[in-house]
Amino acid sequence: AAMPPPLPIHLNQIGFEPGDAKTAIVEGGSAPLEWVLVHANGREVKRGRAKVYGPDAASGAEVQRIDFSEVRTPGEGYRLVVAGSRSDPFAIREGVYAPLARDALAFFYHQRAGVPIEARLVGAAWARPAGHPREVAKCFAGRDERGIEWPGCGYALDVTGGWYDAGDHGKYVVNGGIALWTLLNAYARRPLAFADGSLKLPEAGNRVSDLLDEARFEMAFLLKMQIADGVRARVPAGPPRPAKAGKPAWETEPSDFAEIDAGGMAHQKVADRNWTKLPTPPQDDPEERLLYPPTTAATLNLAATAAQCARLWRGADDAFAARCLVAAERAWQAAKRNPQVYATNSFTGSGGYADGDVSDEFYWAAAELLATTGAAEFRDAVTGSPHFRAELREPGWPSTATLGSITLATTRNALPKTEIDRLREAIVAAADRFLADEKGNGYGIPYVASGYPWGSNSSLLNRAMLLGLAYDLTGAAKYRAAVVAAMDYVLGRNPLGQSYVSGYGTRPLRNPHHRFWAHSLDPRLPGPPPGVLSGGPNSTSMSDDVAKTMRGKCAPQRCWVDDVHAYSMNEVAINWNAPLFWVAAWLDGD
Ligand code: 9MR
Repeated sequence: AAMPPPLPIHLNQIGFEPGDAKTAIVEGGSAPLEWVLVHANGREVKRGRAKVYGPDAASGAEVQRIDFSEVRTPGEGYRLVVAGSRSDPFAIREGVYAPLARDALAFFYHQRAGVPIEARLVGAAWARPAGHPREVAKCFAGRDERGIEWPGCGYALDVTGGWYDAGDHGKYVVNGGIALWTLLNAYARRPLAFADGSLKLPEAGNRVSDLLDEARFEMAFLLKMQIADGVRARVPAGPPRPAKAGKPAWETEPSDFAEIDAGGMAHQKVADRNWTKLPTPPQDDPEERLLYPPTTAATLNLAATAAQCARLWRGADDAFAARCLVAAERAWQAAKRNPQVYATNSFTGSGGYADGDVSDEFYWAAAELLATTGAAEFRDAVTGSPHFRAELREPGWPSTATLGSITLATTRNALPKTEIDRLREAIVAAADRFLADEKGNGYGIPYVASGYPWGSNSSLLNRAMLLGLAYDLTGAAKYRAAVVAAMDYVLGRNPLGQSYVSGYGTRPLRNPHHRFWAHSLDPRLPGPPPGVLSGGPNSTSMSDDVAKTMRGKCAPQRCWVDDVHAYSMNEVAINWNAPLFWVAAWLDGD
């Protein structure tokens, strides 16, 4: 008789901390399977029987769960054996997440614009000259892709610096905001972690936290995107018109142009006039760099993060903190004056990050400003917002309310204690809903969605952040176990047996969509450095040519391939690596 095919056994390919929950998944039908945990030398450590979950829509498989949490003896090269099949090797060890946390943070140095990435810090393979070293950009003027005429502006701004967003070289204020917030929130939680010298950065030796140094690089850029006082601009300044028939819902048309007082607003982005080809290392970008029109959302991203800056640099660099506070308050006033200036998706050359609902950005900015200043205006804006009492969900670049609620729940601020307690309960309630979702999918992760969105790995990790905060608030072990489950998934406990992080695990990410880390296209270019997260499975907006061939043919958790061209499944991005960093640092430190 023919040998039966090996059973896929999937687990976290880097391993587990001794005290943590330890789960593996085996795809193997409906009769409970016996498993054996063995040492590197083949000696049996423990055996047991898997629990049948049954058919599962997310993975499209019949799965069984193996729980070996009781095994706490440190060791390297453990494996699970089920019906003759062997899992990848893994470790049980204290500190298993520490290198991942550092590398996930180092990603941001690699993404820096305007400065050389130095060989002495990253090694020769990843070194490169500065990209866009003197970026003095004018405003887009003329017709966009849909024929809408934009007037441009009478100035150029020096917007050198900041992080490239992703595999492309756009620098977006919407998205820069949530990524920076996430790093700063990690700093606020544990200011002594990632002290000076813990990372390899050009700022080493300045006696400032390396995490704060990296965050400042983006903050300084966001500040440069703010428009000077007294500048008037012609922008679409009303509710967006609905999309034309047959167009996707986000393809709204801008409403009529009006002249506004744009002082204090932030430009949506600075980016290439046309999409550059793959690969294009940043220093070789031949395209003109342009500022795109200011938007209310970008302005509120600036207000929120600059308010956070004003709080966190107080005492460390008072002058910088003061500059941030001025910028934050100017941005807030500008957004209040111009509450309906929406981004459009109608420019080529860069992503849109267009968001037709900025009520959550208003709430987030008000929350940060309230935590920083205690002023009545911000308290009223917070308490009057529908987001103040709403259920929390995982944040994302277009839905930032949760960021504001986290800040208000975890800082001393001017809200009454009963309200702060209620927000804390809302974090725990969200975590409880995510925990319940573990029962709703075979791989047992705290995430259920009928379709997996673009960047699904970040949706999961942003849930893990809330679960971590619920653990901080309650000390209940179940929340840490769910954070571990989320990280397990990202590091291999998934139907593809794939580690979505470069440099980590037996089958790591190797070919992300990136214009410099593109060794599959040009052997002279490097692959990704360690600690970079792929966006992950996308079953709902499969828009690149690779994804198009897979449409309708994959279960949500399998709609992914490690292909440099697959930008809707396999790109990297600052707002995705930020929660990878946050969660890895949390797991390491708690
Ligand atoms: O993360 C963004 C995702 O939510 C959107 O669906 C997608 C399409 O608009 O764009 C993603 O963001 C991309 C951005 O527009 C340009 N830089 C790369 C980002 C990650 O793919």
